[in-house]
Amino acid sequence: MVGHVSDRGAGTLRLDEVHRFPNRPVRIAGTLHWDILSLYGGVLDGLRAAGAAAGRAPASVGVDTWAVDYGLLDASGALLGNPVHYRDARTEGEGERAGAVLGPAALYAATGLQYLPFNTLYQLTAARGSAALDAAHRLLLIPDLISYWLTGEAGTELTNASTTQLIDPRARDWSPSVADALGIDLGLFAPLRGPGDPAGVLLPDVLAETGLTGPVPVTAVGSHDTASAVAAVPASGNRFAYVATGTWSLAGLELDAPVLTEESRRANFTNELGVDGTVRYLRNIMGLWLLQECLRTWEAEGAPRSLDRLLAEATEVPGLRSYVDADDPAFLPPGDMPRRIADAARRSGGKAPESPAEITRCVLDSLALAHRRAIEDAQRLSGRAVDTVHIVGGGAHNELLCQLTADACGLPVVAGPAEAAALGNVLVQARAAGAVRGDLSDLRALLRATTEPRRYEPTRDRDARRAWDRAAAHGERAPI
Ligand code: LFR
Repeated sequence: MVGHVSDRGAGTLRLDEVHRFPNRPVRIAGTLHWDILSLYGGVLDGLRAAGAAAGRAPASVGVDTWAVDYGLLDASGALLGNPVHYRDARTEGEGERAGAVLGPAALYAATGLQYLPFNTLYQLTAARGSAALDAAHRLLLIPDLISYWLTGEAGTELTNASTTQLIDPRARDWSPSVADALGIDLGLFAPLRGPGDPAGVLLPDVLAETGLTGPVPVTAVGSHDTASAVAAVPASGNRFAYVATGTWSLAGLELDAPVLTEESRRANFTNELGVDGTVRYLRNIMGLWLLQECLRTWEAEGAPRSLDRLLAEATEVPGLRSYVDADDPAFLPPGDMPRRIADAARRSGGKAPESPAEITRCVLDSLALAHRRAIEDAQRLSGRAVDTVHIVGGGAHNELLCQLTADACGLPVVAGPAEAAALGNVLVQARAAGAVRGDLSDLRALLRATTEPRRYEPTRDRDARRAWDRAAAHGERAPI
């Protein structure tokens, strides 16, 4: 993505997509990996395309990706194996083992992180004793690894570091007590840096590969994609909830301070760190992964479906006929998703969805319900009330999901921008480069002036509202 950003005059904020490349995980000898060299090749192609499109090198480059995963480097800086995918099963049982050492309550009080089996902490305890970890001198989270290959400089960006479960969200710094108790060497991590900090310049070999003329600075951004996406929520004031939708739905609030209560832990809320000293108080919800994996399954079975048609058909399926707990851990690994969804609907006492349109409707109803629960819980646990739900990320294009979320929550939904992560990324770079000034609310004002979100009003139909209330009460999850 090439961003054009300025706050002069009426303000400019535009993204040009110059290159897109697939991200295909690969299973090797039973372990699911990221194909990191192919991804890095895609980054180089993108930089080349950016230079060609603009006729000059960009003023700055910033990298964001998904969270928690990492690459290990040896003493010479060489990569020790392909990074493992967070959907790999290697962390099974690690949560209980860590809980036995430290106690889940103490772990939450220290790190404020939602239990997810793939938090970096559990990946590291699972990897203990492996040849790669034993030989490692450095651990770099995925965006930091890409920045390292671009610049030769190693750092650990804070918003993404906060997903490792090794950061104290009050101090916004490492938690040596957690690391020590679980035998994790914090010396593996490169020094912390924050969004807006300089992160080096493109190396000569990168300039040669991409045809760019240097110097080209690299700037640390909210390198966790969700941190960048939340920075680009076009809200005014603080009475808003957000759902950053894509493969995941990250639903919650932006706060000034973490909520570390036992009640918050039991509700499985996370305190990830955001841009400009904020806290992203949210719950990870399984998200459109459920639908993506259905589409992949149908295609593999030789019956590919068009998403647009499915969504049109799903609109005609009666609502809330069947729904599942979107956060059922059974949905986490890749595999036959239509069958798992039908099984889960049956287990929860409903009618199993059969046709692809019914399954699609079941997924979207279930996600809307999960969005409602997360937003209600976040308000209750933080004491902050909201009057609007912002949906950003790819799901902002999904009209049915946006309408169902408005109906489920009983609140207006403001949908867009879909490319929030890229916008949050370039805004932070632009501010560091002096092209825009101000705090998050100024960046958001520029977003509001330059993007056109779409508004969805919640249904006024009493029966429909009652049906959502009943479903939300019925599906209440047991606390963890
Ligand atoms: C979204 C995301 C989530 C994180 C998950 C795994 O892309 O970054 O925030 O929990 O991926 O890293």
